[in-house]
This record gives sequence, C-alpha cells and structure tokens, in this order.
Amino acid sequence: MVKRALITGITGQDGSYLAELLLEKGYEVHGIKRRASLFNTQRVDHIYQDPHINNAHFKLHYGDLSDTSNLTRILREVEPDEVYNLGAQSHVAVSFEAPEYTADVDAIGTLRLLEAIRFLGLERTARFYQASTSELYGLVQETPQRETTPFYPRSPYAVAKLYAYWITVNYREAYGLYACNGILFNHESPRRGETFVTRKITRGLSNIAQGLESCIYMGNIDSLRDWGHAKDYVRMQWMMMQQEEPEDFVIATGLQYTVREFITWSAAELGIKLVFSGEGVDEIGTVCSVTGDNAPAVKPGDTIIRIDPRYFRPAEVETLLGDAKKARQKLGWVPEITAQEMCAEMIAQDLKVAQRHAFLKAHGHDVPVSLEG
Ligand code: NDP
Ligand code: GDR
Repeated sequence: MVKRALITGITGQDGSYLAELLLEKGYEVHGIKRRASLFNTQRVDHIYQDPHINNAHFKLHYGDLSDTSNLTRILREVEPDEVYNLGAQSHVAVSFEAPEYTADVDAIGTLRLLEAIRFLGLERTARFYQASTSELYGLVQETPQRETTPFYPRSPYAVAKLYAYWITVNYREAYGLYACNGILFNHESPRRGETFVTRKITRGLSNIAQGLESCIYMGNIDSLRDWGHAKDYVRMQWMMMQQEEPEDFVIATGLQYTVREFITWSAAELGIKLVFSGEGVDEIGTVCSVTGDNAPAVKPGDTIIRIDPRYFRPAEVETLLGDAKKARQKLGWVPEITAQEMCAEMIAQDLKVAQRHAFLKAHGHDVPVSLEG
C-alpha cells in the first residue's frame, strides 16, 4: 500500500525538502498551498507532477490554516496516513507586528487541523507531526535545552507555538492520536526565506560582492543560535512519525554561533575579510582585504555591515543551544551537514543569482534587491 502524506506549509523551506524525501520513499504527497496573486510554488516546482498523467504522486490543494471547512474537506479527500503541520506565520519579528494573525494561524490553525482529524474519525489511522520550535525556550531556563527544559516564550510567535505544542500533547493524551512535537532549533538552507538572518546575510553579501548593493543593515548580531541544515531536520521529522509510540524530540546540532560569526564565514566564502569596530548601534563591519574573483565590486575600507535599531526585537531570544541526545539515542539521528558547510552552500547559490542579476543590470534590466526583514 502506498502511504499518503498531507503537508501544510509545503511551499515553505521545510515543506519542500520533506516533500522530496517522502516522494523518494514512495509516498503519495499532498500539500496545502495558499492562493496568492503571484506564483508561490518555486520551492516545489521541480517535483511538480502533471495531474493529467495517471498515477501522479504529488498533488497541491488550495487551502489555509485559518479555514476550518477547507481543512476538513482536504483531510476527508486525502485521508492521509501522516499529517505534517509545517504551515505557519514563521517569522518571529513579523509576529510582533501581526500578533493576532500569528495566533490564529500558528495556534488555532493547529487546533483546527487536530479537530478536523477527530471530527472525521481519522484519529486512529492518521499520524500527526507538529512543527514546534526552540523559540519555546525563549528566555532560557537551562543550557543546553532539552525536552524537559521549561518553556519561556518571548514573542507572539513563540506564545502561539506554545499553544500548538500543548494542544498536540493534549490530543495525544485525550484521544489516543499518534501526535508528536519536533522541537526544532534553527535550520537553514539555500531555500531559507530571504528575511531570516542567515539568508539575509548570504544574499545581501552576494549582492554587495556583485555591486548590486553597498551595505546590509542588521539587528542584534551578538545573538547566539544553534544552526542546522533543513535537509537533516526533515529526515528527523519523518523518523519521529515511524515510531511505535509518539514522543516529542529536540532536534539540534549542539553547537552555537553568533550572527556576527555567520557574517564572517559568509564574507570569507566570497574572499572578503571583515573587521568589526564600534559598539552597539554604532558597530560597523568594514572590509579589510579582498581575494579571488567573487567580489569584484568590493574594496578594502568599504563599510558593508551597519546596525539598524529597527531590526532589534521588542523582546529578544539571546541564546539557544539544543541537546538532541534523545533523538540520537532513540532514533539514531545525527546531523550530517555543519553550519559552515551550509553557509558555503548558501553563498554558492546566492552568488550565482547575484552574478546573473549583475549581468542583467549591466544590460539595462531591473533586478530585485530588497532586504527588508
Ligand atoms: P517557511 O516560512 O519557509 O514556510 C512556512 C509555510 O507555511 C509556507 O508554505 C507558507 O506559505 C505556509 N503558511 C503561512 N501561513 C499560512 C496559512 N495561513 N495557512 C496555510 N499555510 C500557511 O517556514 P519553514 O519551512 O522554515 O518552517 C516550517 C515550520 O517549522 C513552521 O511552522 C515554522 O514555524 C517551524 N519551525 C521552523 C524552524 C526553522 O528554523 N526553519 C525551526 C523550528 C520550527 P507561503 O509559501 O504561501 O508563504
Ligand atoms: P529566529 O530566526 O528568530 O531565531 O526564528 P531569524 O533568522 O529571524 O533570527 C535569528 C537571530 O538573528 C537576529 N538578527 C536578525 N534577524 C533577522 N531576521 N534580521 C536581521 O536583520 C537580524 N539581525 C540580527 C535575531 O534578532 C535573532 O536573534 C527562526 C524561525 O525560523 C522560526 O520560525 C523558528 O521557530 C526559529 O528560528 C527556531
């Protein structure tokens, strides 16, 4: 029997990698995409299958986590063996600007999905994965953070995800649903949204290297994160759903770095040596030397990093460091890609795009360079 999976958030970073993985494993993959005025399926276009051909194993459904009847209808149609709830307003800074929407989608959206499973009587056949987050730890109560570390969320996003975490646990305990939380620490990739910090850096510095921009504006570059690669993390999402009993797991690398270090690695990949000087919002990153051909538009003395208070959050999560011992011991999961390797992969992709844009610009075309985020 071919297994059927339903993925909310399939057009996002994780959704696209997870869909690839499940297709490789022979699943029939269904995903929920939002209606948008422009195409929004770039991350899954390469695995798209023409619905007109027989036996298509990949199917997208229009839907939204704010729409109960829509979710119920899709679940009834698909009758999935596994539901991966990855859909969310996932940007922490944006959640301070749109707290109510974030709560509706990230918290109540999870409840809607769980309740639809129960309403349709699928709780004995469908398994449920909830995309929980290290943001739950917020103002950290213990280091490193593990499954038993108390939560202290620090943003509307994290508070919404706290509800989603507990409602998942509650449906497991109350209704016997196979439901589990993956408490995932930050994970990135070349498919990372452009306004998350790593991608903002790799894309911004690549643009600067090619003369498309002169400087990027950053927030708290002292913040510490435990960064892994999304490909490693979706593997674990699937593994968690294959156990005899549902359980919650922390997924992390166990190593942490500052945002400033990530900037330094990215610059080094481009052949740029940076020095930081100044303090607080007056801190700047200045080019010290440039080697190789990857940054033709940059010269020593250029200031390419500046701090802008608008990118600081009303309440910050200063440090995150995970302990994935349980995942390692129970599931044999270990991350394969280091943060530095991931950074190199992200720069390689963003540099290619920047080179293409620089070429187009030189020939009189407009190119997108906005780095808001
Ligand atoms: P992305 O922001 O890349 O993807 C989010 C997905 O959710 C997109 O497909 C988006 O659609 C969709 N979405 C947004 N709003 C709605 C809505 N109202 N209804 C239905 N779908 C919606 O996130 P990631 O792939 O990075 O993360 C996946 C999940 O994991 C998220 O829930 C995130 O909060 C959580 N998480 C992520 C971590 C990380 O470091 N990446 C760490 C821990 C948890 P569209 O493409 O149309 O915008
Ligand atoms: P985070 O990721 O908030 O940890 O949430 P993000 O990459 O946005 O920020 C990481 C850290 O970098 C600091 N920072 C900046 N962040 C952004 N976006 N832009 C900037 O200019 C900037 N300058 C400094 C932030 O303050 C923060 O400390 C991500 C999301 O994927 C969530 O959905 C997920 O749950 C968590 O990771 C785990």
